[in-house]
Amino acid sequence: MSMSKHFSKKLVGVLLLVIVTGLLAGCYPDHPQSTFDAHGPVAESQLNLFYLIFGVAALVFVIVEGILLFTAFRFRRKPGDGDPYQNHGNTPLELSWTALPVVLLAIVAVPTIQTIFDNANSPLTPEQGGMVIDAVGVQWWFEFRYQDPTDPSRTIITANEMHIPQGEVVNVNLRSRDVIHSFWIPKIAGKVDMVPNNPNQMWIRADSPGVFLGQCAEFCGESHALMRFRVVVHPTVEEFEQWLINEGSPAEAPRDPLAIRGQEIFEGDAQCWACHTVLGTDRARGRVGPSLTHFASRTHIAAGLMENNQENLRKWISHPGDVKPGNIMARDARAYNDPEFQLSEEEISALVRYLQTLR
Ligand code: HEC
Ligand SMILES: [Cu+2]
Repeated sequence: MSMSKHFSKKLVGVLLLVIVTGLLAGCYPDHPQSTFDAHGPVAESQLNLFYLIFGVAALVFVIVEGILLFTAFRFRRKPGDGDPYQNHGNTPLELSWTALPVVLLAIVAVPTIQTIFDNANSPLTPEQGGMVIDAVGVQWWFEFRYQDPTDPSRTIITANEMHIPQGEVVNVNLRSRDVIHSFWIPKIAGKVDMVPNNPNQMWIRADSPGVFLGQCAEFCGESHALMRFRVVVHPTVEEFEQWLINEGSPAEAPRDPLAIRGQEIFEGDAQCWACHTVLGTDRARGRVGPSLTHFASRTHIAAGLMENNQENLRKWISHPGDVKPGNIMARDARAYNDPEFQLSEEEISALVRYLQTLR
């Protein structure tokens, strides 16, 4: 065998190893978006279904490849062999390799259809007193709406962080304000599409407290890959309601001079107020962007993208289009598209300070 042939064989071997390792790493349950680490009944049923179908497929693979390899070796051409026996068709064989897959698919269909119905039918519907959250997909962030526990006629609107109590069935109404998105919390449930003008429903239940990552799972434009959210699971209903009541309360007015200056800019020429709501202020009632009433209590900025700290907030307010290409704030806010209204460093500092007071 020549050197180069030997070398290329080795190379193929190494490449295969790299690819297989990469693929296997995707199954590692510690990954924050691994579906192999289910924390709720919906994700669990989907995982079990995956194992079953994968098992059946693996069995078929081993049998078919086994027969193929056996035949190739056992009946391989030897020196001096003439032409093999020529035949055409074999009815019993053809019937069996048509019927067998039909039977296998029918067997797989039973748990599949059962899981689809189980996941579509909430075990505790809103009519039966189950909790409801409206989730709205927007390019490229998520709005969440809750019923106020102290005043059922009122809606509490928040963004990018969905909070739920552990162990409770939550009915989620899925809507979209612009294009098709898909709602996916890999460790808890998914995916169901958010379709404009065609509300969908799903139910979820998280069985352990903590923070779980979510992600839009339907290509929805330039920054689709940056459209994330977090699900915060509170260990008790009381803790959850405490969060919700705080979320529904007005923002505290800023006290230090820099933050007060920030609010003036926010509600002034920078026109942040036109797209953002800050409850408790007279001016900020905008609905185009996420509510910022309790922005500082969120752990991440720009739909789960960066940690919510001073440096990142500065980056976002200075150049939102660099952080999230094509986003509506960078495109339509005059602070970013009209040089006359460009924010100065001092104005950005004041805005950052103001936003950091919104707990
Ligand atoms: C034209 C509407 C519009 C204007 C004007 C606007 N924003 Fe935004 N803002 C948005 C949108 C839309 C998003 C969501 C972007 C995304 O994540 O894709 C956003 C996101 C944000 C966020 C991140 C919120 C979060 O929870 O992740 C902050 C903070 C913010 N804007 C501050 C400001 C400030 C300060 C101004 C004024 C200088 C401003 N915005 C002006 C539309 C606007
Ligand atoms: Cu999307």
